[in-house]
Formats: sequence, C-alpha cells, structure tokens
Amino acid sequence: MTLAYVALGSNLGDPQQQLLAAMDALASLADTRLLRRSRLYRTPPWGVLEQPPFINAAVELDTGLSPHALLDALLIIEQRAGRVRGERNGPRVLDLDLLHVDGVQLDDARLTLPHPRMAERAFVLLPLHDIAPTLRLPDQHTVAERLGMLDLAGCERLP
Ligand code: A4P
Ligand code: MG
Repeated sequence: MTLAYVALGSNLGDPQQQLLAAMDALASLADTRLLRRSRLYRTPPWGVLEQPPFINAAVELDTGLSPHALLDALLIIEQRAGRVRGERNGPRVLDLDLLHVDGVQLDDARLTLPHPRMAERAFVLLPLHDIAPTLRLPDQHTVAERLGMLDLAGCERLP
C-alpha cells in the first residue's frame, strides 16, 4: 500500500456537495482507504479570472492501485459527476488531480508526478496543509514552508 494525495476542485453546480460526494467515491475505491480529508476552502479563480470562485479540498489515500489505475479512477469519478472538458483552467463541475504518490516520479503522455504546478497554487497547498504539512515538494520545501511564501488573499475556510 502507498500514500497518495488527491486535490479536489469545483466551481459549477453545487461545489460543496460534489466535493463531499467525490471524497466518498474515493473512499470506496477498490484496494484503497481514505485516511484523511482536508477542510473545504473557497478560493478565488486562478488562471481564467472571469468564473465563479472554486471550492477546493485534498485527501490522503492509502492505496494498492498503481498511479495510472488511480488516475483512471479519478477520471471516471469526474465523468460520473458530469464533467465536460472545456477551456483550460475554465469552470468545471469536478476536477481531481493526483498531486503526489509516495516514492513515484514519472512523466508520460497521461501522467506527471509529482503534479508539476502544485507548489505555486494556494488553492492546492492550503487544503493539502491540513492533511500533510510536512510533505516534501519537488523543490525540497515542505508544504508548510511553500504555503508561507504564497499569497492567500481571498482564500477562506468554510465552516
Ligand atoms: N495529467 C497529467 N498529470 C496529471 C496528474 N498528476 N493528475 C493529465 C491529474 N491529471 C494529470 O487534465 C488533463 C489531463 O492531465 C488528464 O486527462 C491527465 O491525463 P484536466 O483535468 O482535463 O486538465 P485541467 O485540470 O483543465 O488542466 P490543468 O492544467 O491540470 O488545470 P488545473 O491545474 O487542474 O487547474 N482556481 C482555483 N481557485 N481552484 C481550482 O481548483 N483549477 C483550475 C484548473 C484553474 N483554476 C483554479 C482551479
Ligand atoms: Mg485535472
């Protein structure tokens, strides 16, 4: 079994509900246990600014699935939630990104690990900090250290 971290995001439909349902779906995956779930955060849109705020979260899984099998499972959960792939960084019903799998570094046509853009994004690191503050990023900083370097303006934890 291996620890894996997944980022969840949504800004269409009922984002909170969709994130909670996605966490339940992740907890039900074969050969997988959901160990920790972050709080939910409302975050300003990054990339494409003219879209609703996102709700973001992160979870820690202990899984026997391979990284590619886990990615396939994430894509199926996105599809079942009604995800339609539109513009890059645009609005979405559900986005599940595989952030980190312990001991795995890879870069192929389908999957890059660790996720190449996670260290610059408050909407990823803020929830990840709830569940894995000491996790080391590719730049060797911990999640807590990197988070201290980012602008958290407009990010708020939901009650
Ligand atoms: N892929 C490769 N590596 C990975 C990985 N580690 N995890 C491939 C997941 N997928 C990975 O994904 C496109 C393809 O990337 C997948 O089919 C998989 O084979 P996608 O979800 O269609 O692409 P995307 O999510 O639109 O693109 P990108 O660049 O990953 O966007 P992000 O990083 O997901 O950003 N603002 C706020 N506040 N909160 C957000 O959550 N999200 C985005 C999207 C923009 N702005 C946001 C948020
Ligand atoms: Mg994605």
